[in-house]
Amino acid sequence: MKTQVAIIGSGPSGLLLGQLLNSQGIDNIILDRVSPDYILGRIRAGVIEQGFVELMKEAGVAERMLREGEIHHEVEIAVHGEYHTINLTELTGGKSVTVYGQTEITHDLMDARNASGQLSFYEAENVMPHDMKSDKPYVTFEKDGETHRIDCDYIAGCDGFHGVCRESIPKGVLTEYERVYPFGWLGLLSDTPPVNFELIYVKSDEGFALCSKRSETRSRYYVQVPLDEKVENWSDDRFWEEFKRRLPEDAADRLVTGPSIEKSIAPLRSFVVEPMQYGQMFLLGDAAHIVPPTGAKGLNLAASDVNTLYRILLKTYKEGRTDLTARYSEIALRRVWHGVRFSWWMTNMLHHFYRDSIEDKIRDSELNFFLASEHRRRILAEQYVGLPYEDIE
Ligand code: RFL
Ligand code: PHB
Repeated sequence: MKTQVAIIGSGPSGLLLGQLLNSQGIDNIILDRVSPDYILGRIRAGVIEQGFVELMKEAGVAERMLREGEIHHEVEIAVHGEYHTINLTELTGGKSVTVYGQTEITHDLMDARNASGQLSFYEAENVMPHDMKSDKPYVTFEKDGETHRIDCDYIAGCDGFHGVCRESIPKGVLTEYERVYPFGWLGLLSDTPPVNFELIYVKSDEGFALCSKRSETRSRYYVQVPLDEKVENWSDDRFWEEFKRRLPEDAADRLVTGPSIEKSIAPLRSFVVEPMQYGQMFLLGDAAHIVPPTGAKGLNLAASDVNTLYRILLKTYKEGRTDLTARYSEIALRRVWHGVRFSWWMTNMLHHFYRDSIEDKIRDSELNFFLASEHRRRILAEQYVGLPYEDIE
Protein backbone atom coordinates (compact mmCIF):
# COMPACT_ATOMS: atom_id res chain seq x y z
CA MET A 1 0.00 0.00 0.00
CA LYS A 2 0.99 3.59 -0.53
CA THR A 3 -0.18 6.81 1.11
CA GLN A 4 1.08 10.31 1.82
CA VAL A 5 0.81 10.22 5.65
CA ALA A 6 0.71 7.00 7.69
CA ILE A 7 -0.96 7.77 11.02
CA ILE A 8 -0.22 5.40 13.90
CA GLY A 9 -2.90 5.64 16.60
CA SER A 10 -6.62 6.26 16.33
CA GLY A 11 -7.14 8.37 19.46
CA PRO A 12 -8.21 11.99 19.14
CA SER A 13 -4.80 13.13 17.75
CA GLY A 14 -4.66 10.57 14.94
CA LEU A 15 -8.32 10.89 13.99
CA LEU A 16 -8.33 14.70 13.96
CA LEU A 17 -5.12 14.87 11.93
CA GLY A 18 -6.56 12.33 9.46
CA GLN A 19 -9.78 14.29 9.10
CA LEU A 20 -8.02 17.63 8.55
CA LEU A 21 -5.71 16.09 5.94
CA ASN A 22 -8.72 14.47 4.20
CA SER A 23 -10.43 17.85 4.01
CA GLN A 24 -7.47 19.07 1.90
CA GLY A 25 -7.18 15.96 -0.24
CA ILE A 26 -4.02 14.70 1.49
CA ASP A 27 -4.20 10.91 1.54
CA ASN A 28 -3.65 9.06 4.82
CA ILE A 29 -4.09 5.65 6.46
CA ILE A 30 -4.79 5.18 10.19
CA LEU A 31 -3.62 2.13 12.17
CA ASP A 32 -4.54 1.17 15.73
CA ARG A 33 -3.72 -1.92 17.74
CA VAL A 34 -7.14 -2.07 19.44
CA SER A 35 -10.78 -1.97 18.26
CA PRO A 36 -12.95 1.16 17.90
CA ASP A 37 -15.15 -0.03 20.80
CA TYR A 38 -12.15 -0.38 23.07
CA ILE A 39 -11.05 3.18 22.23
CA LEU A 40 -14.55 4.52 22.88
CA GLY A 41 -14.63 2.76 26.26
CA ARG A 42 -11.85 4.95 27.66
CA ILE A 43 -13.25 7.74 29.80
CA ARG A 44 -10.89 10.67 29.73
CA ALA A 45 -10.98 14.40 29.05
CA GLY A 46 -13.95 16.72 29.30
CA VAL A 47 -12.78 20.34 29.01
CA ILE A 48 -12.11 21.63 25.51
CA GLU A 49 -10.39 24.89 24.57
CA GLN A 50 -11.79 27.18 21.89
CA GLY A 51 -8.80 26.47 19.61
CA PHE A 52 -9.78 22.80 19.60
CA VAL A 53 -13.42 23.64 18.79
CA GLU A 54 -12.21 25.79 15.86
CA LEU A 55 -10.09 22.90 14.56
CA MET A 56 -13.08 20.53 14.79
CA LYS A 57 -15.08 23.09 12.78
CA GLU A 58 -12.33 23.33 10.17
CA ALA A 59 -12.33 19.54 9.89
CA GLY A 60 -16.12 19.62 9.39
CA VAL A 61 -16.87 17.53 12.49
CA ALA A 62 -18.06 20.08 15.06
CA GLU A 63 -21.80 19.93 14.42
CA ARG A 64 -22.74 17.74 17.42
CA MET A 65 -20.13 19.37 19.65
CA LEU A 66 -21.67 22.79 18.96
CA ARG A 67 -25.15 21.42 19.58
CA GLU A 68 -24.55 19.27 22.66
CA GLY A 69 -21.36 20.71 24.22
CA GLU A 70 -21.86 23.10 27.13
CA ILE A 71 -20.20 26.50 27.02
CA HIS A 72 -18.68 27.40 30.39
CA HIS A 73 -17.89 31.02 31.23
CA GLU A 74 -16.74 30.32 34.77
CA VAL A 75 -14.90 27.79 36.88
CA GLU A 76 -15.01 27.51 40.67
CA ILE A 77 -12.09 26.88 43.00
CA ALA A 78 -13.18 25.97 46.52
CA VAL A 79 -10.50 26.25 49.21
CA HIS A 80 -11.34 24.82 52.61
CA GLY A 81 -15.06 25.37 52.01
CA GLU A 82 -14.84 28.86 50.52
CA TYR A 83 -15.64 29.43 46.83
CA HIS A 84 -13.55 31.58 44.49
CA THR A 85 -15.13 32.15 41.10
CA ILE A 86 -12.79 32.49 38.14
CA ASN A 87 -14.84 34.37 35.58
CA LEU A 88 -13.09 33.11 32.48
CA THR A 89 -15.03 35.21 29.99
CA GLU A 90 -14.64 38.53 31.80
CA LEU A 91 -11.00 37.93 32.61
CA THR A 92 -9.98 36.90 29.09
CA GLY A 93 -11.96 39.39 27.03
CA GLY A 94 -14.66 36.97 25.90
CA LYS A 95 -13.19 33.46 25.91
CA SER A 96 -14.78 30.31 27.38
CA VAL A 97 -14.30 26.53 27.44
CA THR A 98 -16.58 23.78 26.15
CA VAL A 99 -17.51 20.74 28.22
CA TYR A 100 -17.81 17.82 25.80
CA GLY A 101 -16.36 14.38 26.47
CA GLN A 102 -13.32 12.94 24.69
CA THR A 103 -15.45 9.86 24.03
CA GLU A 104 -17.93 11.98 22.08
CA ILE A 105 -15.15 13.73 20.12
CA THR A 106 -13.67 10.36 19.22
CA HIS A 107 -17.10 9.09 18.22
CA ASP A 108 -17.72 12.08 15.93
CA LEU A 109 -14.28 11.74 14.33
CA MET A 110 -14.71 7.98 13.79
CA ASP A 111 -18.11 8.55 12.14
CA ALA A 112 -16.60 11.16 9.82
CA ARG A 113 -13.71 8.83 8.99
CA ASN A 114 -16.10 5.99 8.11
CA ALA A 115 -18.10 8.33 5.87
CA SER A 116 -14.91 9.55 4.11
CA GLY A 117 -13.96 6.09 2.86
CA GLN A 118 -10.29 6.60 3.85
CA LEU A 119 -8.53 3.43 4.95
CA SER A 120 -8.20 2.54 8.63
CA PHE A 121 -6.94 -0.70 10.17
CA TYR A 122 -8.02 -1.58 13.70
CA GLU A 123 -6.63 -4.49 15.75
CA ALA A 124 -3.40 -4.17 13.74
CA GLU A 125 -0.60 -6.11 15.42
CA ASN A 126 3.12 -5.39 15.59
CA VAL A 127 2.81 -1.96 14.00
CA MET A 128 6.34 -0.71 13.31
CA PRO A 129 7.74 2.44 11.67
CA HIS A 130 10.88 2.00 9.48
CA ASP A 131 13.51 4.14 7.74
CA MET A 132 12.26 7.35 9.33
CA LYS A 133 15.56 9.09 8.55
CA SER A 134 15.20 8.44 4.80
CA ASP A 135 12.79 10.15 2.41
CA LYS A 136 11.10 6.78 1.88
CA PRO A 137 9.83 5.77 5.30
CA TYR A 138 7.36 2.91 5.66
CA VAL A 139 5.22 1.17 8.24
CA THR A 140 4.64 -2.56 8.65
CA PHE A 141 1.89 -4.34 10.58
CA GLU A 142 0.12 -7.66 10.85
CA LYS A 143 -3.56 -8.20 10.43
CA ASP A 144 -5.40 -11.54 10.31
CA GLY A 145 -2.09 -13.38 10.08
CA GLU A 146 -0.78 -11.41 7.10
CA THR A 147 2.03 -8.85 7.06
CA HIS A 148 1.32 -5.53 5.32
CA ARG A 149 3.55 -2.63 4.31
CA ILE A 150 2.57 1.02 3.84
CA ASP A 151 5.01 3.23 1.92
CA CYS A 152 4.57 6.91 2.75
CA ASP A 153 6.09 10.40 2.78
CA TYR A 154 5.62 10.96 6.51
CA ILE A 155 4.68 9.03 9.64
CA ALA A 156 2.54 10.66 12.34
CA GLY A 157 3.13 9.01 15.73
CA CYS A 158 -0.24 9.55 17.45
CA ASP A 159 0.00 6.35 19.47
CA GLY A 160 -0.17 7.66 23.04
CA PHE A 161 2.22 7.32 25.97
CA HIS A 162 2.66 3.52 25.60
CA GLY A 163 2.96 3.56 21.81
CA VAL A 164 5.64 2.20 19.51
CA CYS A 165 6.74 5.37 17.68
CA ARG A 166 8.66 7.07 20.47
CA GLU A 167 10.17 3.69 21.47
CA SER A 168 11.39 3.07 17.90
CA ILE A 169 13.68 6.12 17.94
CA PRO A 170 17.29 5.05 18.64
CA LYS A 171 18.56 5.49 22.20
CA GLY A 172 20.37 8.75 22.79
CA VAL A 173 18.37 10.81 20.29
CA LEU A 174 15.64 11.97 22.65
CA THR A 175 15.94 13.79 25.94
CA GLU A 176 13.20 12.82 28.40
CA TYR A 177 11.94 15.15 31.12
CA GLU A 178 9.77 13.54 33.76
CA ARG A 179 8.10 14.10 37.09
CA VAL A 180 5.92 11.49 38.78
CA TYR A 181 3.61 12.82 41.51
CA PRO A 182 3.06 10.89 44.75
CA PHE A 183 -0.68 10.49 44.09
CA GLY A 184 -3.27 9.64 41.46
CA TRP A 185 -6.88 10.54 40.67
CA LEU A 186 -9.67 8.07 41.30
CA GLY A 187 -12.44 8.96 38.83
CA LEU A 188 -16.08 7.90 38.84
CA LEU A 189 -18.67 8.40 36.10
CA SER A 190 -22.35 8.16 36.97
CA ASP A 191 -25.75 8.96 35.49
CA THR A 192 -26.64 11.42 38.22
CA PRO A 193 -27.29 15.17 37.87
CA PRO A 194 -24.04 17.12 38.42
CA VAL A 195 -23.72 18.79 41.81
CA ASN A 196 -23.05 22.17 40.14
CA PHE A 197 -23.37 23.71 36.67
CA GLU A 198 -19.77 25.01 36.72
CA LEU A 199 -16.82 22.71 37.43
CA ILE A 200 -15.51 22.91 41.01
CA TYR A 201 -11.83 22.27 41.79
CA VAL A 202 -11.76 21.51 45.52
CA LYS A 203 -8.85 21.82 47.93
CA SER A 204 -9.74 20.41 51.34
CA ASP A 205 -7.92 19.06 54.39
CA GLU A 206 -8.67 15.54 53.12
CA GLY A 207 -7.09 16.28 49.72
CA PHE A 208 -8.11 17.39 46.23
CA ALA A 209 -11.45 16.63 44.56
CA LEU A 210 -12.99 17.69 41.26
CA CYS A 211 -16.65 18.04 40.32
CA SER A 212 -16.93 17.73 36.55
CA LYS A 213 -19.64 16.52 34.21
CA ARG A 214 -20.45 15.25 30.76
CA SER A 215 -24.01 16.59 30.52
CA GLU A 216 -26.89 17.72 32.72
CA THR A 217 -27.56 14.09 33.59
CA ARG A 218 -24.04 12.64 33.73
CA SER A 219 -21.41 13.49 36.36
CA ARG A 220 -17.66 12.93 36.37
CA TYR A 221 -16.05 13.21 39.80
CA TYR A 222 -12.49 12.67 41.01
CA VAL A 223 -10.66 12.37 44.34
CA GLN A 224 -6.92 12.47 44.96
CA VAL A 225 -5.67 9.09 46.27
CA PRO A 226 -2.19 7.79 47.21
CA LEU A 227 -0.20 6.37 44.31
CA ASP A 228 -0.44 2.79 45.57
CA GLU A 229 -4.26 2.72 45.89
CA LYS A 230 -6.09 -0.03 44.01
CA VAL A 231 -9.44 0.64 42.38
CA GLU A 232 -10.73 -2.73 43.69
CA ASN A 233 -10.56 -1.27 47.19
CA TRP A 234 -13.01 1.47 46.29
CA SER A 235 -16.65 0.42 46.35
CA ASP A 236 -19.05 3.06 45.02
CA ASP A 237 -20.16 3.73 48.62
CA ARG A 238 -16.60 4.34 49.73
CA PHE A 239 -16.02 6.73 46.83
CA TRP A 240 -19.17 8.75 47.55
CA GLU A 241 -18.38 8.98 51.25
CA GLU A 242 -14.84 10.22 50.65
CA PHE A 243 -15.87 12.59 47.84
CA LYS A 244 -18.64 14.12 49.97
CA ARG A 245 -16.25 14.67 52.88
CA ARG A 246 -14.09 16.88 50.64
CA LEU A 247 -16.88 19.06 49.20
CA PRO A 248 -17.98 22.43 50.56
CA GLU A 249 -21.04 22.00 52.77
CA ASP A 250 -23.66 23.27 50.29
CA ALA A 251 -22.34 21.02 47.52
CA ALA A 252 -22.22 18.00 49.86
CA ASP A 253 -25.88 18.66 50.74
CA ARG A 254 -26.89 18.81 47.07
CA LEU A 255 -24.86 15.77 45.95
CA VAL A 256 -26.90 13.03 44.28
CA THR A 257 -25.14 9.64 44.35
CA GLY A 258 -25.79 6.56 42.22
CA PRO A 259 -24.12 3.49 40.75
CA SER A 260 -20.87 4.05 38.83
CA ILE A 261 -20.70 3.45 35.07
CA GLU A 262 -16.91 3.59 35.16
CA LYS A 263 -14.32 3.89 37.90
CA SER A 264 -10.55 4.02 37.43
CA ILE A 265 -7.31 5.41 38.88
CA ALA A 266 -4.96 7.55 36.78
CA PRO A 267 -1.45 8.20 38.12
CA LEU A 268 -0.30 11.82 37.72
CA ARG A 269 2.79 12.53 35.67
CA SER A 270 4.51 15.34 33.76
CA PHE A 271 6.58 14.04 30.84
CA VAL A 272 8.07 15.61 27.71
CA VAL A 273 10.48 14.33 25.05
CA GLU A 274 12.64 16.59 22.96
CA PRO A 275 12.70 16.74 20.02
CA MET A 276 9.20 15.65 18.98
CA GLN A 277 10.39 14.31 15.64
CA TYR A 278 12.90 11.95 14.10
CA GLY A 279 13.51 12.38 10.39
CA GLN A 280 10.18 12.01 8.60
CA MET A 281 8.35 10.80 11.73
CA PHE A 282 6.54 13.25 14.04
CA LEU A 283 5.27 12.62 17.56
CA LEU A 284 1.94 14.15 18.56
CA GLY A 285 -0.16 14.25 21.74
CA ASP A 286 0.46 11.76 24.53
CA ALA A 287 3.16 10.04 22.44
CA ALA A 288 5.36 13.08 23.12
CA HIS A 289 4.05 14.52 26.37
CA ILE A 290 1.86 13.77 29.38
CA VAL A 291 0.49 16.27 31.84
CA PRO A 292 -1.42 15.75 35.08
CA PRO A 293 -5.15 16.39 34.42
CA THR A 294 -5.45 19.27 36.91
CA GLY A 295 -5.20 21.96 34.21
CA ALA A 296 -7.37 20.05 31.68
CA LYS A 297 -4.58 20.38 29.13
CA GLY A 298 -3.67 16.87 27.85
CA LEU A 299 -6.15 16.58 25.02
CA ASN A 300 -5.87 20.27 24.25
CA LEU A 301 -2.10 20.00 23.80
CA ALA A 302 -2.68 17.05 21.48
CA ALA A 303 -4.96 19.30 19.40
CA SER A 304 -2.35 22.06 19.19
CA ASP A 305 0.25 19.53 17.97
CA VAL A 306 -2.23 18.44 15.31
CA ASN A 307 -2.78 22.07 14.33
CA THR A 308 0.98 22.64 13.98
CA LEU A 309 1.66 19.52 11.92
CA TYR A 310 -1.43 19.96 9.76
CA ARG A 311 -0.50 23.54 8.80
CA ILE A 312 3.09 22.52 8.12
CA LEU A 313 2.02 19.61 5.89
CA LEU A 314 -0.46 21.84 4.08
CA LYS A 315 2.25 24.35 3.19
CA THR A 316 4.61 21.52 2.30
CA TYR A 317 2.19 19.77 -0.08
CA LYS A 318 0.31 22.78 -1.45
CA GLU A 319 2.98 25.49 -1.58
CA GLY A 320 6.05 23.34 -2.06
CA ARG A 321 7.70 24.59 1.15
CA THR A 322 10.67 22.38 1.96
CA ASP A 323 11.86 24.12 5.12
CA LEU A 324 8.93 23.66 7.48
CA THR A 325 8.80 19.98 8.41
CA ALA A 326 12.17 20.24 10.17
CA ARG A 327 10.70 22.95 12.39
CA TYR A 328 7.68 20.97 13.66
CA SER A 329 9.23 20.05 17.02
CA GLU A 330 10.58 23.50 17.80
CA ILE A 331 7.19 25.14 17.10
CA ALA A 332 5.08 22.49 18.87
CA LEU A 333 7.29 22.42 21.97
CA ARG A 334 6.89 26.12 22.72
CA ARG A 335 3.17 25.64 23.41
CA VAL A 336 3.68 22.21 24.97
CA TRP A 337 5.97 23.64 27.66
CA HIS A 338 3.41 26.32 28.55
CA GLY A 339 0.81 23.58 29.03
CA VAL A 340 3.23 21.43 31.02
CA ARG A 341 4.10 24.34 33.28
CA PHE A 342 0.45 25.32 33.82
CA SER A 343 -0.59 21.74 34.63
CA TRP A 344 2.34 21.34 37.05
CA TRP A 345 1.49 24.70 38.70
CA MET A 346 -2.21 23.87 39.13
CA THR A 347 -1.33 20.40 40.45
CA ASN A 348 1.10 21.90 42.96
CA MET A 349 -1.31 24.51 44.24
CA LEU A 350 -4.38 22.29 44.53
CA HIS A 351 -3.03 19.04 46.02
CA HIS A 352 -1.63 18.03 49.36
CA PHE A 353 1.71 16.31 48.88
CA TYR A 354 3.15 15.56 52.32
CA ARG A 355 1.06 16.42 55.36
CA ASP A 356 2.42 19.13 57.66
CA SER A 357 5.37 19.88 55.37
CA ILE A 358 6.55 23.43 54.76
CA GLU A 359 6.00 22.87 51.02
CA ASP A 360 2.29 22.18 51.54
CA LYS A 361 1.98 25.40 53.57
CA ILE A 362 3.71 27.30 50.74
CA ARG A 363 1.33 25.69 48.20
CA ASP A 364 -1.63 26.98 50.26
CA SER A 365 -0.11 30.42 50.36
CA GLU A 366 0.50 30.45 46.60
CA LEU A 367 -3.10 29.44 45.88
CA ASN A 368 -4.46 32.12 48.21
CA PHE A 369 -2.16 34.67 46.59
CA PHE A 370 -3.37 33.88 43.06
CA LEU A 371 -7.05 33.86 44.04
CA ALA A 372 -6.86 37.15 45.93
CA SER A 373 -6.92 39.71 43.10
CA GLU A 374 -8.46 40.08 39.67
CA HIS A 375 -5.07 40.66 38.10
CA ARG A 376 -3.75 37.35 39.46
CA ARG A 377 -6.93 35.41 38.63
CA ARG A 378 -6.52 36.63 35.04
CA ILE A 379 -3.15 34.83 34.84
CA LEU A 380 -4.93 31.60 35.72
CA ALA A 381 -7.91 32.25 33.43
CA GLU A 382 -5.82 33.06 30.34
CA GLN A 383 -4.07 29.73 30.59
CA TYR A 384 -7.16 27.70 31.53
CA VAL A 385 -9.01 28.83 28.37
CA GLY A 386 -5.85 28.08 26.34
CA LEU A 387 -3.03 30.18 24.93
CA PRO A 388 -3.30 31.06 21.21
CA TYR A 389 -1.85 28.74 18.55
CA GLU A 390 1.30 29.99 16.86
CA ASP A 391 1.01 31.02 13.21
CA ILE A 392 3.09 28.99 10.78
CA GLU A 393 4.86 31.45 8.46
P1 RFL B 1 -4.50 8.36 23.05
O1 RFL B 1 -5.88 8.85 23.32
O2 RFL B 1 -3.81 7.62 24.11
O3 RFL B 1 -4.55 7.49 21.71
C1 RFL B 1 -3.45 6.73 21.26
C2 RFL B 1 -3.93 5.60 20.38
O4 RFL B 1 -2.81 4.89 19.88
C3 RFL B 1 -3.06 3.50 19.95
N1 RFL B 1 -1.79 2.76 20.05
C4 RFL B 1 -1.27 2.04 19.03
N2 RFL B 1 -1.68 1.82 17.79
C5 RFL B 1 -0.92 1.02 16.99
N3 RFL B 1 0.23 0.42 17.43
C6 RFL B 1 0.69 0.61 18.67
N4 RFL B 1 1.81 0.04 19.09
C7 RFL B 1 -0.07 1.47 19.53
N5 RFL B 1 0.08 1.87 20.82
C8 RFL B 1 -0.96 2.65 21.11
C9 RFL B 1 -3.91 3.33 21.19
O5 RFL B 1 -4.67 2.12 21.13
C10 RFL B 1 -4.79 4.58 21.14
O6 RFL B 1 -6.02 4.36 20.47
O7 RFL B 1 -3.54 9.59 22.67
P2 RFL B 1 -3.84 10.96 21.93
O8 RFL B 1 -4.65 10.75 20.69
O9 RFL B 1 -2.55 11.68 21.84
O10 RFL B 1 -4.84 11.76 22.92
C11 RFL B 1 -4.38 12.24 24.16
C12 RFL B 1 -5.55 12.30 25.17
O11 RFL B 1 -6.17 11.03 25.19
C13 RFL B 1 -5.08 12.70 26.58
O12 RFL B 1 -4.10 13.72 26.53
C14 RFL B 1 -6.24 13.24 27.47
O13 RFL B 1 -7.20 12.25 27.68
C15 RFL B 1 -5.72 13.77 28.81
N6 RFL B 1 -6.80 14.19 29.73
C16 RFL B 1 -7.40 15.43 29.62
N7 RFL B 1 -7.04 16.27 28.64
C17 RFL B 1 -7.68 17.49 28.49
O14 RFL B 1 -7.30 18.26 27.58
N8 RFL B 1 -8.73 17.88 29.29
C18 RFL B 1 -9.16 17.09 30.31
O15 RFL B 1 -10.13 17.44 30.97
C19 RFL B 1 -8.47 15.82 30.53
N9 RFL B 1 -8.85 14.98 31.50
C20 RFL B 1 -7.21 13.32 30.75
C21 RFL B 1 -8.25 13.75 31.64
C22 RFL B 1 -6.63 12.05 30.92
C23 RFL B 1 -7.04 11.22 31.93
N10 RFL B 1 -6.42 9.93 32.02
C24 RFL B 1 -7.08 8.74 32.34
C25 RFL B 1 -5.07 9.76 31.53
C26 RFL B 1 -8.68 12.94 32.67
C27 RFL B 1 -8.07 11.67 32.84
C28 RFL B 1 -8.55 10.87 34.01
C1 PHB C 1 -12.99 15.73 33.27
O1 PHB C 1 -14.16 16.12 33.11
O2 PHB C 1 -12.68 14.55 33.09
C2 PHB C 1 -11.95 16.69 33.69
C3 PHB C 1 -12.26 18.05 33.78
C4 PHB C 1 -11.30 18.97 34.17
C5 PHB C 1 -10.03 18.50 34.48
C6 PHB C 1 -9.71 17.17 34.37
C7 PHB C 1 -10.68 16.26 33.98
O3 PHB C 1 -9.09 19.41 34.90
